[in-house]
Amino acid sequence: MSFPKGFFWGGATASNQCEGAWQQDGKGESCADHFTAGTVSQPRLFTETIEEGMNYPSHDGIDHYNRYEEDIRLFAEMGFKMYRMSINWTRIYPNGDDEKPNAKGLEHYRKVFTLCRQLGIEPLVTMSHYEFPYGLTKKWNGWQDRRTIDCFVRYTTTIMNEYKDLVKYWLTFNEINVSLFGSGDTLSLGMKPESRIFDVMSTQKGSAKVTSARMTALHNQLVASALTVIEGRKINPNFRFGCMIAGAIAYPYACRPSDVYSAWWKNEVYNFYCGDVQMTGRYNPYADKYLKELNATITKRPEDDEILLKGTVDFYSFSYYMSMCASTDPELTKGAGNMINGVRNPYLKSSDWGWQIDPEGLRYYINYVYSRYQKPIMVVENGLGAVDELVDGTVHDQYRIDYLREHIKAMEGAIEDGSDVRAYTMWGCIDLVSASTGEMKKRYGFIYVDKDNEGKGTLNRYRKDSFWWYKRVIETNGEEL
Ligand code: BGP
Repeated sequence: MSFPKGFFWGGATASNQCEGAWQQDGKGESCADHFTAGTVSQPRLFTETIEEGMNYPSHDGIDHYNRYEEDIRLFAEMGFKMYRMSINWTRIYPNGDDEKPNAKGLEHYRKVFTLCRQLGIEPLVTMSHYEFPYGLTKKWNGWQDRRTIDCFVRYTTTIMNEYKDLVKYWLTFNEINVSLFGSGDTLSLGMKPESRIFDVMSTQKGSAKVTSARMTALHNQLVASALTVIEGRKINPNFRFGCMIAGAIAYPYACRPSDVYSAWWKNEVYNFYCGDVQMTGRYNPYADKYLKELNATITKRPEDDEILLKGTVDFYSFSYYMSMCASTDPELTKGAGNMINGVRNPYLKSSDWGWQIDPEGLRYYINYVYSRYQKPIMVVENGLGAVDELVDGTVHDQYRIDYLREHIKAMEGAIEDGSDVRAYTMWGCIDLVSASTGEMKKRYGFIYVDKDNEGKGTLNRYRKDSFWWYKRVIETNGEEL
């Protein structure tokens, strides 16, 4: 058994985490530019203004904006077939609602996509990856306001027209289901936070006013996603669109029936509240119950139902780092995780950042989703954030190779089971700024970038052991792991 011919092996990044150049060529401020650096124990802050003496890691990133050519050539050296990246909305419309797009921003991404094509790399483009124009945050408090939909659709229509011959695969929103939680309020929804502290694990629900604003903002994103798909199909019928969900799989902690129900409920809400809308055009049958639980009401327009129905996507994509457990026992310890967390699983080991490592969960998750929608699947984020040590110009990251090997095997298992998986774009193929902690120390890459948490370093790039390993994986289409 091997991976299907034409399988898209590759890697993924997000512009706010790697581009830097935050004021270059007419770029506007995004919410991401207002997050300071944190650590695993010290949360990031969101500041309303850019404060003297604070470290804002998105401002310089790894300078991918200026070094994209070197970086993409390194990806090509590994044999990448796909590069998942995001366009930064504020490079195209600096304030979010400008009259005209910024020509320099458009030109930049044209160069990036042209290079990818020349090197045989298919771009997979996220239109919104945790960066929202700060201008619209100040003006309308982000996605909470319906007018943001028009701004977003103008932006996506611009980029789809501009790159219609260079890009085929699009993701409208990164991890759209993170908008379900408090942690997504500013990160994903562009809303002003209630506190300066960015609590990445915030599953706090808040008052009815807060949850209603959040759930309405999420609804607006879903409508904007559908309108983008509708417009995109007119621009180029060959475009293919995907949803992008933060993959969350919850196991019942015990076979206690209440734990089983609790796991089912988490899976249903966390993945399919958004997944169902984007894949089928209809809200999940349990969405109303969830809204009642939150004491929230969504402000909708009558035409929205039809828009959602018309603007469904072609494939399901997701990030996968870990699994969790669900239990009704309040005594059990919670684990850390990728925006969404649950009870710790005693059978699993954890990364240095406390994320529980579970390759088999990937097989389970893929099959779980595939049996529901029976549409192609892309695994667009997966990887290990670890502390790396640069020795003699390289990093001996066997731990990363082991992590990736086991996850790729699990994905192969899902394909063997009958799921239709088309792509694997490993997260953070080059070291970049962590979304949750803002650190450089949490490294994912096949390529080491010489920069530390304080922002010091030469920014030179170095191939890690995993670089050569992944190159061989791609060469053999996953035969040699
Ligand atoms: C996902 C995000 C990415 C990325 C990744 C790893 O939630 O889509 O932007 O950062 O997780 O998370 P972190 O950077 O916090 O380790």
